[in-house]
Amino acid sequence: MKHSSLIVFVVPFVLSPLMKGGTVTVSVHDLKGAPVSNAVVYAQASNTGPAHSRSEAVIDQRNKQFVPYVTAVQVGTSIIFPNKDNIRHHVYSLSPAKRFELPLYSGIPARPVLFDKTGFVTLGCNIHDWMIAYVAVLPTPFFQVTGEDGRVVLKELSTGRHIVKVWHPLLKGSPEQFAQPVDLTGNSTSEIVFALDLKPDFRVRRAPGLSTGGYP
Ligand SMILES: [Cu+2]
Repeated sequence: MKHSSLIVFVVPFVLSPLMKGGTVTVSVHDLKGAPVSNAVVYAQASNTGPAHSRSEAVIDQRNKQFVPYVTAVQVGTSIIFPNKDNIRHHVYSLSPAKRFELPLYSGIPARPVLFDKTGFVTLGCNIHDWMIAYVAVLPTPFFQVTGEDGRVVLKELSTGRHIVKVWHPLLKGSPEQFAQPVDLTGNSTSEIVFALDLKPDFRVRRAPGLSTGGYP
C-alpha cells in the first residue's frame, strides 16, 4: 500500500469533479402520509467508504431547550455544547455510543465532546428533565435532517451503489429495516420515499416559564 498516501492527496483535487455521482431526493412521511421532520436520512456507499474528515458541530442550550433537537454527524466529529442561558445546565448521555457528562456549567464548556462510535445518542440535562435531544453518529458524510416538509436532497454522492437509510427518535424499528439501495451513475437522480411507523410524541414542547424556574 505504498501509494495510499498519494491517492489520498490526489483524489480530492483531481478526481472529485469526475466522481460527482448523483443526487438522491428523499421524502419521509408517517403512515398517515404527513411529512416527518427531524428524520435523519443517510447514504452509505457499498464499495469503499469515504475518507474521514475531521469536523465540529454545535448543539446550543437556549431557553432551557437543546437546539437543534436532532443533529447528525459523521463518526469522529466533536460537538461543543454552548450554554446560551443565564442559568447553568448539566448535559449528559447514558447511551452506549457515547456516555459523557458536562457537570453544571455556564457559557462554553472547556472541552468539546468527541463522538467516536457510530450509533444514536440521547442527550439530557440533569437539572431540567424535559431537555432532550438526539445525535445520530453516522458512518458516512452523506446525510441530512428533514425539516417541516419531510424532504431532503443528498447531493454529490459518489457513483455506484449506496444504501439509503432513515432514523428518527420515535421510529418503531431500526434503520436497517428501512434500508433502500440506489445505484448511481454520473449525474443521475433518484427518488426514495420512506413511510415511517412512529411512536406517539409525548415531548414537552416548551420549557416552563423562566420566572418559575428557581434552579441554578
Ligand atoms: Cu438544563
